[in-house]
Amino acid sequence: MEYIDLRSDTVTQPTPEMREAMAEADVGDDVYRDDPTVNRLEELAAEMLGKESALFVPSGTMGNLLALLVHCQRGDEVIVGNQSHIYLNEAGGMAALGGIQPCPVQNQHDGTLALDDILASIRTEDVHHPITHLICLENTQNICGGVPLTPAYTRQVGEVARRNQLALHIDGARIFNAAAAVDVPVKELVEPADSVMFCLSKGLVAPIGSMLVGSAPFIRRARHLRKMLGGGMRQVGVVAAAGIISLEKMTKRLGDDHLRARKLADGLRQIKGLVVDSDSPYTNMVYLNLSERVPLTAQQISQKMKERGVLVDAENGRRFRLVTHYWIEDAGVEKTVAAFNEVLN
Ligand code: TLP
Repeated sequence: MEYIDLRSDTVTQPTPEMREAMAEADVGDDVYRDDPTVNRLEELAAEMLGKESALFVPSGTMGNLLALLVHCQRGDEVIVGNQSHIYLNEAGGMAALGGIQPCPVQNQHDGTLALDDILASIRTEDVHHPITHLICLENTQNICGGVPLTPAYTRQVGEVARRNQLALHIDGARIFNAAAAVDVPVKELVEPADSVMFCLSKGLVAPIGSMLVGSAPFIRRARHLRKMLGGGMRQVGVVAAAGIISLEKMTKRLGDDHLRARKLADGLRQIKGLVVDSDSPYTNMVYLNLSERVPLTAQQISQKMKERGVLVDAENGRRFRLVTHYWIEDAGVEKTVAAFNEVLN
């Protein structure tokens, strides 16, 4: 069965154009910096994000970990959202591999960290305390609904960071979704950040890969640490070729995914038994709960949806996240709404 797969935008398969570019890519040994396709992808990423340099990494998780390892020493502390991917979903890499301690700050409903909370979390100079070195933001903020952070807010956090001699890293796994939603060039959105990680393998449709961008010395050190972590990837232009299409073409069409997410949310709001989050969607994610009267769990419902050809992600016993992407068209949205209706009513 061909599934309508709304579990994540990570499920996106490469397009025929990507597959062709991958087959024909000029390649070389990237550990020697000999891969022309990787070099082009890295130059393009740095230019689009308005930073000096960029590094191609296998995953967003590795990109975030490298940023933490470059910015912090063992025993340092990093201010992170308590609902952030770095804190919750990266297998504790910062602690296990970097000896870095997270200082979780509550994510507000709009995905931000309150400036006062950030300020209150910065350690004072005291022999008893770890040293705060870094603030991490996530844009779009996934668990808070795929909500974009604004350029104005990011600037404010950048100022707090600078005034306190801290670095600012953005987990921008979906930064191009954020830029599309707030309608500013991505460069402007990340201007206050010292480093940014973004993913090619989510809404940008590439099969593998993320980019880490920052200053030239920052990326030089990250390249060294990538090798240490086993991420030196040889003839990886075969993958980078798809990433170039991601940057040149896929960044321009994310508004379509956001419109479809809206259409999906509107359809699901009509179904008895579902309670779509009131502001959802902000970008390409629709979050919803089962109403109290529904006797089934989200997992049981997701199984019944699967039998009807639709894959949805049960976040917990009562909650779903549905993510639109390149391979979800209007017919898929309609099929999903109809399937939920059939399962629940
Ligand atoms: N997110 C995945 C899952 O891991 C939850 C998803 O389906 O949304 N930052 C953010 C904000 C992310 O959402 C993700 C992946 C990552 C980093 C990590 O990227 P990868 O999967 O490439 O390591």
